[in-house]
Amino acid sequence: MKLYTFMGNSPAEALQKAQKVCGKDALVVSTKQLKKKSLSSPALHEVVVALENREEEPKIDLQDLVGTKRVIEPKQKESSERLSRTRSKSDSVILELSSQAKTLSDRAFKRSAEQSSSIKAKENLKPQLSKMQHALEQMEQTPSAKPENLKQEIETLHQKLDTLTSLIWEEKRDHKENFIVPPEFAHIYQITKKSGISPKHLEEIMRATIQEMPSYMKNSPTTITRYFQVLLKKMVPIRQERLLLDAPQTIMMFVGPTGVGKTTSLAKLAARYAFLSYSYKVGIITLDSYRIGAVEQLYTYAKMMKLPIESALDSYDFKRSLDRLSDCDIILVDTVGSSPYDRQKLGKLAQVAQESGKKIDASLVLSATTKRDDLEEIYENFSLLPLDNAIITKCDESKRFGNIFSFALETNLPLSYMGVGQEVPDDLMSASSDFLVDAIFHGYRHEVHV
Ligand SMILES: Nc1nc2c(ncn2[C@@H]2O[C@H](COP(=O)(O)OP(=O)(O)O)[C@@H](O)[C@H]2O)c(=O)[nH]1
Ligand SMILES: [Mg+2]
Repeated sequence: MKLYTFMGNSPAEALQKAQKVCGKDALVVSTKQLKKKSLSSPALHEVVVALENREEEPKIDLQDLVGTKRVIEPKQKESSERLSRTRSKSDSVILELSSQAKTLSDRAFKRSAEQSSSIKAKENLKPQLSKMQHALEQMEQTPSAKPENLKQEIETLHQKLDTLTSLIWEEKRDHKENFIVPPEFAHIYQITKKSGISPKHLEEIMRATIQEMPSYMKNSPTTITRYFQVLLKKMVPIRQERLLLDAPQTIMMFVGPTGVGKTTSLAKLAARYAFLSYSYKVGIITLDSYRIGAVEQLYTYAKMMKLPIESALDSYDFKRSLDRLSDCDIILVDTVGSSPYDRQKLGKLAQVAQESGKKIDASLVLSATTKRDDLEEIYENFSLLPLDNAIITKCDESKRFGNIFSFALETNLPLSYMGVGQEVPDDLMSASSDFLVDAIFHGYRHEVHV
């Protein structure tokens, strides 16, 4: 076997020469670039081919060669072996395995043809490529590459994804046979269902949305979601803080199961009314306070905030405490948590409130982490007292808010405040339907309320 080296401005050119000189039987041993193309000179590629020993040497036409036109003339077997030793191991293997090498060689020739046609194609594409390059440069400078535009693009992609999800949505029947959720509403249906909203409310709201949404809105998943969210927001009863504080004197009583956060919420509100958001004169009463720890906790808060505090055990005490705090704009009354099932105790509390002869604004304090059925049962039992509003605590500890939504809808008890952490006084906010609906869709998000 003998080796021949050919040069060209491209591998294709060098191979064409090799083929021309050595014929189709020549085996390609290696191709490599000897010199890169520069501004002043073309590239230089080397192709080494091998030929079975022939009696007649191939005729090399020097006119066909380019560049330095260096051609390794056919050499004897020894020099071929020497050369093959200096080449890579794989090259020598190719030299030995002539049948496999033939296949490789054919492939290489084919590739070279493809390469030359792709080079031609590339040449033809040059004007388009430079146009694209130019467009890309412009894109980088134009606002569409800015983060806010990327955000918009991501939103569009989300919409497309939602549409795709809806397309693979199997129409589902809810617990009632005649209730069908069309695919375009699948997304909001699934989210709301997962939030823990009651099946009854889910069905009612979905029906209303499907029936009342103008058909032109149904094309966009974003519009459907927005429409649905607005509908939910309108349904949540919320009490504006202003309405409560406009009265000449406000007495607020906090009731609810043990550990939900009555005392903590009272302390947060005391700070809010006295100096955080307003500058009302605030007084505190602890009622039915046979638990030493409970009283101590509140006395500590009152001392820190320099607020007057009274403690009462029965109707008589309570009335006296109210009298002593008569110059306060707002009086906050803490009660020791009672079991919602202890109706006797709850009855006594209602009696004390009633016998005071004052209008008392009763806040039922509930934890967002309580199950929907339990919330409703607690409400039933505490309804022995005329309840005015609900404070939802521990929103920061909850993942699903459909329970609170359904509770408010079912009882029509307006939400007044929401506890969003243990920090006194910071972790409290006015109840907001925006916050609640956002939490239904995305879970609790700290940044939404700050
Ligand atoms: N994470 C969180 N914890 C709260 C919140 N409100 C109260 N807590 C905690 O709940 C626990 C019981 O609170 P407490 O006010 O004593 O409940 P009470 O028995 O109803 O008076 C305390 O550890 C509070 O720090 C809240 O909004 N978020
Ligand atoms: Mg307490």
